[in-house]
Amino acid sequence: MASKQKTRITALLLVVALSLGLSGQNRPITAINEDGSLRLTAPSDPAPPSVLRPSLSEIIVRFAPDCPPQMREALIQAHGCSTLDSCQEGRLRRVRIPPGERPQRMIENFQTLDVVEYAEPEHYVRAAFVPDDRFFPFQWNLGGIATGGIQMEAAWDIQQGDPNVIVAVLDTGVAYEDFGIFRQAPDLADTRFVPGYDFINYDNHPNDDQGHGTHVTGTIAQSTDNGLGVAGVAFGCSIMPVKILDRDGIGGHFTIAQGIYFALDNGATIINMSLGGPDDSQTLRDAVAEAYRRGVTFVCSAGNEFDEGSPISYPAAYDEFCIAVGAVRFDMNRAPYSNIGPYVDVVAPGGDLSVDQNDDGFADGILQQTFGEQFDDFAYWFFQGTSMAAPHVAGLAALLASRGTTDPDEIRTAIEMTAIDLGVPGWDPEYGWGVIDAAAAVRHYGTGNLNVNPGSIRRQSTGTVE
Ligand SMILES: [Ca+2]
Ligand SMILES: [Ca+2]
Ligand SMILES: [Ca+2]
Repeated sequence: MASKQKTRITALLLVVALSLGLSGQNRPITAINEDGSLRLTAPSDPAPPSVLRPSLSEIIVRFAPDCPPQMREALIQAHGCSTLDSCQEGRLRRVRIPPGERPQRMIENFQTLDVVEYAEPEHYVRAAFVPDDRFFPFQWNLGGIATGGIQMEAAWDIQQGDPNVIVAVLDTGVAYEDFGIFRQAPDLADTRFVPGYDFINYDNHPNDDQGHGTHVTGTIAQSTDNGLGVAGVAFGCSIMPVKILDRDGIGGHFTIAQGIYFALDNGATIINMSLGGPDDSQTLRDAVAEAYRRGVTFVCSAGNEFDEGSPISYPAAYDEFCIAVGAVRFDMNRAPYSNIGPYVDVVAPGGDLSVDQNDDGFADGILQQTFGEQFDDFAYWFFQGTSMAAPHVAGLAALLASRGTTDPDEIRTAIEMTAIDLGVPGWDPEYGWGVIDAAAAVRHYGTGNLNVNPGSIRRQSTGTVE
């Protein structure tokens, strides 16, 4: 009976990553050290992303249709300016003004000319927030939909996370502090943490002795735009570390329930549980139901046992109370390990370490910082699993909560109804409603476009596949 109370986490990928990396020089690299050196072999150093800067030295001039082309250029030169770019057959021009000149004075000069329709300042916008984290270019999972991502740059333009929104990470703990033999992950130094608890060792220090929980936390709220390492989905939100899995990644239902009740009693808005097991229990079910009843959005990984016939995974299968997340890889196909079933709600990037579809020289895992053999041996590791997919959704839920709702039904509806459909049209047991689109979800939340009853949709939809 005791074994039935055990819940094994769904992704212990350190071993997978190491064995891939060690299997030959031609295999993808799976970890990057803090200084940019590579853990196993040594390809080229990644380049940091470019940064847009606004300029005070440019204006826009639009000439009237009857202004001859040669006159346009003559007028620009007569003002000491030069054309940087043009469109509309040369009528609309981006113009550099002379050094030391004020844009407004040049604009007024051009506006006095009969052959000029208008002149105005060149305003710069950032097309999307692009964090300066060094290895962000390797986080394909946070980029555009066309390259396997969930559109975080456009989402961050709208919402980067409210510190009052707390995401409880129920896992192996988090490398969030220096305490005893434990060290804070360098790229969690700017992440906000609220007090958690260690239900394995029964103390106030839920330090990670496994590595999994730190990686999961990174996807939710890695310190972002800090010039270091990688980015996280809801980096402005706060993390509550709750350790309910031991150093082997195993925890009992009672312990997990304790962790859930702790999170509820201490102000969690969202709970992420990147874990699962084959057993149902009243204890676990009641705790998850209580979270839902108390207005907490509960996000779970769907499980990694596709090869074993996709056995039902709990707590993901508590369908009415939690969002169950499957995994896709770079090409938006279901990751080979990801469970299918009637309880799958959405998919998110979980990666596939057996391929390098984006041809960046690395296996297509999810890149976040965690430690290796020693608790102070931090590097950026590519992991795969539905454990890696779920925190993308928990992070998106936290961004939606930061937009003003904490109602689990509203959050779930926003996520599901803006997901990009994959597989057969409509909800299906392989992809749920599809892959999450963070930009669409935060953009559409609150616009009145989501007046849909999620319960009725789900019943209708799942009814067709059962
Ligand atoms: Ca960072
Ligand atoms: Ca790759
Ligand atoms: Ca579908």
